[in-house]
Amino acid sequence: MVMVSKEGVVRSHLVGRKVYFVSFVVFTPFVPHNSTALSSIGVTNSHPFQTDDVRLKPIAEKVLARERLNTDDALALYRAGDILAVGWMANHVRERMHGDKAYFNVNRHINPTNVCVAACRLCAFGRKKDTPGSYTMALEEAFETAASGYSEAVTEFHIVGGLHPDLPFQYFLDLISGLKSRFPQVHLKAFTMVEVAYLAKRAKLSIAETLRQLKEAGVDSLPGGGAEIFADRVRHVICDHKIDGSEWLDTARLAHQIGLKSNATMLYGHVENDEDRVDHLMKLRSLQDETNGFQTFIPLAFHPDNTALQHLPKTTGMLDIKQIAVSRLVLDNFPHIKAYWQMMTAKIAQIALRFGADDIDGTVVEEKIYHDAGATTPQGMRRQDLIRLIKEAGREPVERDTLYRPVMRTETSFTVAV
Ligand code: V47
Repeated sequence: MVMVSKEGVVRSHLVGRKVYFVSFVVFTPFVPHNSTALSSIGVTNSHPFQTDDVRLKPIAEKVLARERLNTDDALALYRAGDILAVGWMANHVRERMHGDKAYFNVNRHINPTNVCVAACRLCAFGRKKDTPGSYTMALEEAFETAASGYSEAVTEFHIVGGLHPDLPFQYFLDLISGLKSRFPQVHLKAFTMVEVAYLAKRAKLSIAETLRQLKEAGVDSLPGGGAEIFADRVRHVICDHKIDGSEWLDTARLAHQIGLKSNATMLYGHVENDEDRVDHLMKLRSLQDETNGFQTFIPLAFHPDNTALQHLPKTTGMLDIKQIAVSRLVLDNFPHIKAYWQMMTAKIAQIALRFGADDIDGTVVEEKIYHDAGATTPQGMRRQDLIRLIKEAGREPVERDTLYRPVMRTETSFTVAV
């Protein structure tokens, strides 16, 4: 069923139930923090900054004066024990940018294949072709997966998979165009920079041309995965068969140049040190200065179970929270910092909303990558539960689409302000 309203096109989407989707033409711009008065957006950091750590005081002065932090500042933040002082600063910036808003979305993950040539030591998800546990979805299976398992209309499919040695580029184009025609209102956030570079290599196309064809097929933006840690020394240990850090950044640059927004991640808590983390953040910040194409930064805590690095300890709550705070403070040009609840646990993600994060990701429905690596979180969460988590953190839940436009729902429909 298709309806037209005076505000815009009302598109329908039927997946065994009646669900109607509406696109309104109301632009909601992102307001950069340096043009926003604190008082006008409800800054709630009511107590003054306090610390006995003399290294943090000049950093706090910079933060309050909206000055950019440098490498030494970032290292001092990582090395500080006073998590409340670091958190105060990150929360200050977070509230300056977003007030009390905390974003989430209703999404579904689709992992079309776990077959992967890369054999990264960090990963428990990838399998060699024809080995036990390997799978590749036929296109119809992927479409059925897309339509299944969620109780509310999704606004985003998050699509990532392994580097399959045989699947032709056409499979991925057909996957995307098939999803787009069946679910025209759902944003397709698909393929990491690593997958794009591999598809380009296999199809013997330039990366720019590969991205153009994916966009033409229906890709709307790219997820942030595969960035890991850019430093070569670390990459050799955790993912030596993947593109290197500069290739990841070059691919992101090309995506942004052709109008595809992306996210960026950093995998921490394995063999990297503070300098590697700071180097990673600084490289992302420089590229963002150039393209402004990143939407969200997502620090990802390493989960060692079932990986070749399973002897490493799991990250601690202190590091998880500090990583969120340092990211918010250093990445001053990234609109959003995500505390991915699947990775951090819902409990830590909730606390992270007071330490710099403004987003907790979404309903997810079926997470595989972290669960293969021993995650104990549920594979998905209902919208109502996400809202409860956010409200109990004293924040205002805002359902967003992938581009951070607010989504309004009734029982049978959602509308997106665009
Ligand atoms: O690229 C793989 C990481 C990423 C493990 O863009 C692992 O909105 C921890 O990128 N332990 C995939 N991490 C997930 C990802 C993501 C997740 C949520 C939202 C978005 C977004 C992106 O997960 C991989 C890799 O960096 N990963 N194995 C592991 N054992």
